[in-house]
Formats: sequence, C-alpha cells, structure tokens
Amino acid sequence: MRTQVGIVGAGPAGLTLAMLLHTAGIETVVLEARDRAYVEKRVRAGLLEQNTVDLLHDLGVADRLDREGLEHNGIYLRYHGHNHYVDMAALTGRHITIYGQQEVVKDLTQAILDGGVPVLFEVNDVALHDIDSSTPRITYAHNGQTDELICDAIAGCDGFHGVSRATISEHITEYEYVYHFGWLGILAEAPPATDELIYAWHEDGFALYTMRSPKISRLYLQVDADDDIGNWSDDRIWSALNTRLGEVNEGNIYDKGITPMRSYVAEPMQHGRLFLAGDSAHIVPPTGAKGLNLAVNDVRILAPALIELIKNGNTQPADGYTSAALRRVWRAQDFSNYMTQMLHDLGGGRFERRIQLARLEYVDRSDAAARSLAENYTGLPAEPEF
Ligand code: FAS
Ligand code: PHB
Repeated sequence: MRTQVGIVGAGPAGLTLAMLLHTAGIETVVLEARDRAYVEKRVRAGLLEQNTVDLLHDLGVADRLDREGLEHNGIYLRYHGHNHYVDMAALTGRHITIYGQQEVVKDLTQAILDGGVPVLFEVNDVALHDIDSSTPRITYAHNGQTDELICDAIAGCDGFHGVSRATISEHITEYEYVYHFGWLGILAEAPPATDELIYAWHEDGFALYTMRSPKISRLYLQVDADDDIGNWSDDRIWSALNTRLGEVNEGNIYDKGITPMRSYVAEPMQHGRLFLAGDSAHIVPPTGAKGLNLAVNDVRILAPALIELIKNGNTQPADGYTSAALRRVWRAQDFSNYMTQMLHDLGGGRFERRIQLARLEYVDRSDAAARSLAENYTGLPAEPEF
C-alpha cells in the first residue's frame, strides 16, 4: 500500500493530524493497535485548552463539543478548608472546556472515516523501516495478513509505550522526572457538588474535583505510586475525598484506576522522515491538564510542515518541527511541575508544606501570580511557528 503520511496511533495526536492533513488534501493511513470500541471508551483527560477547542472548531468537529462541553471561567484552589477562586476569564479573557478525551476521539474518528481516510484498527507487529530515506515504510499485520505501507513521511503518534520512539532511541536524549506518587481517579454517577474544578491542598495529600457532565463526577486522590487499587474500597475513597475536598456528592463509582506520574521529554522529536507527536515524545503529570492539549499542539505545528514537505518539497519547516514544538512542551512541563509541586504531599516535611501554602496564598493575593497561573492553565495563545 502507498500513502503520503503513515500515522501510527489513533489517539488525539494521530486523529487530529489525520484530520488536518485530510483537510489539506494530503493522503494518510492511520494504524491503530486496539479496536475502535476500546479507543472510544478509554478514560483519560477531560480538560481542553482554548487553543484545542479553537482547532476542533476550525476542523469542523466541534458540534457535539459545543452542545455537551462545559465551558468554565476559572478554578478553585482549596487549602485550610476554604476555596479560593482564580477567575481566569477575567485575568486572561480565555476559557477552558470540560469534555472527555474519549468524546474528542469519538468525534475525530467519525469525521475522518466520513472523509474516507483509512483507519486500520487492531493492527499488530508494527515496525518502521528506511526512515532515513524519502520513502519510509511501515510493516504490520492486519486481519491475519502481513502488509507494508510505503510513505513520504511517518508520524509516530503511538503514545509513551508505542514503537515509534523506540525506533529512534539511539538518536534521542531523554529528560525525566518520576514522582513517588500517583493519582487514583474515579468516575461516579453523582452530580458534581461544584460548578468549576477544585484543586485541593490537604495535609493528607492532593485531591481534584472535576466532572464530565452535570450527572457525572470525576475525582482524583493522591496515592502512593505503588499502591494497589484493590486497597481502595468505595467507602475508603469517598471518606478520603470528603476529608480533602469538603462537600462531595457520592454515587455509584463505575470506573476507578491509579495512574503513575512522571515528567518526560524526548529530544529531538524527529529523525529522518519520522516525526513524534504527543505522548510518544513527552509526558506531563496531569495536574496542569496539559497532556491532551500538548498532543494537539504538536500536530498543529507538524501538519503545515508536512504539507510544505509533501506539496512543495520544502524541508525547512519540517527540519524546524522539534524546536518549534519544544517551546510549548517545556512551557507545559514547567507549569505542570509547578502545579504538582505546589499541591501534592512531596514527603519533604513541614517546611516544604509551609512553602506550598505560601505559594497558594500568593496566588490568592497577587493578580500577577494569579494571571501567570491563568495564562499557563488556559494555554498561551497559539503563535505561528514558522
Ligand atoms: P495516546 O496514548 O492517547 O494514543 C496513542 C495510540 O496509539 C493509542 O490509541 C494506542 O492504542 C496506539 N498504539 C500504541 N502502540 C501502538 C502500536 N505499536 N501500533 C499501533 N498503535 C499503537 N491528561 C490529562 O490532561 N488529564 C488526565 O486526567 C489524564 N489522564 C490520563 C490517564 C492515563 C492512564 C494516561 C495514560 C494519560 C492521561 N492523560 C491525562 C494524558 C493523556 O491525555 C495523553 O496526554 C494523551 O492521551 C496523549 O495523546 P496521544 O499522544 O494521541 O497518545
Ligand atoms: C479531568 O477532568 O480529567 C482533569 C481535569 C484537570 C486536570 C486533570 C484531569 O488537571
């Protein structure tokens, strides 16, 4: 099989790239290891920056987002039993939107399939070849057949555990910081007891009150990284959430899991005709809600570079992809680390805890500090990269 851009992975990065290239008349084929039902129900992020919402609008895939997404003006920072509001809309003129990642994946998958873009689900044994040439290849197995996809370029959008980054590991420098705690996340059939998100600093550890709809709450608790979900009965979860968040509406917990937390960046995000985007190149702790938004930002930069390469043979934008994308990646790394360091029990003792409270009180008293947090949280305006 022959195509212009072979995309490995049908997550937010791969699907948004396929839609951007399809809109520009560039042929793509998307290869995904899991089945469609699985990727469309996989619970992950839920917060969209303004830039991400604007891009989904530009791509014409925001109708359901407009109907079902929850636009928020700000967040609450909670400590010593009180919620302190950060009015980000007033501070920056920008908003965030709560809309489940799996809903974004559903909307994009439907749009690219309606556009006639081939998406091969349940592929196995994906391997990348000749990426130093101008005709890189992807071999894979699908429906019991082995096949080969010859491309002009390959986009590695296959997440942290995919094959793409591993293919160029000898050309990569890794930057990593692993936290000794994780997040226990639940989905519950309970109307949220808050109108906007609450990020809570508590002696017992961090907690986050978020949501998916007026009927569905999403809540997170800081737990030890090596803790087992089996240790957390629903009663124990609700008791910890009530302690750390104050008033919480309880209901049937229908999904729960523990996610480890790390900060990771691979540089460069490309080699030859292979370009990494999203979690295949970088991971942020979810405290800054940047994971999904960074994946979309990478392909917002990568798509015009690939269009220039394929339509006009101009390699300059593609050669500059990594430096352009890394500017926002490191901004998000810094902000996600700042939020994580400020709000979690880092195990460093009472001096450290008081410093955290001093930082929180500064955000509450200083417009400058609050605006800085708000700018980063809503996402700095997308600037033309080239
Ligand atoms: P994805 O991981 O979403 O997609 C990669 C795709 O590639 C997957 O569909 C995978 O099946 C496929 N793939 C992998 N290997 C393959 C192969 N060899 N061949 C073919 N296909 C292959 N962010 C937040 O902001 N808030 C959160 O609460 C939050 N929770 C998270 C919870 C978890 C468990 C994880 C892992 C991440 C979470 N994130 C969260 C971050 C998340 O949103 C990611 O940043 C986002 O999914 C990145 O999107 P992609 O880069 O497209 O990668
Ligand atoms: C979510 O809604 O899942 C969410 C929101 C904000 C975060 C992390 C996760 O910082």
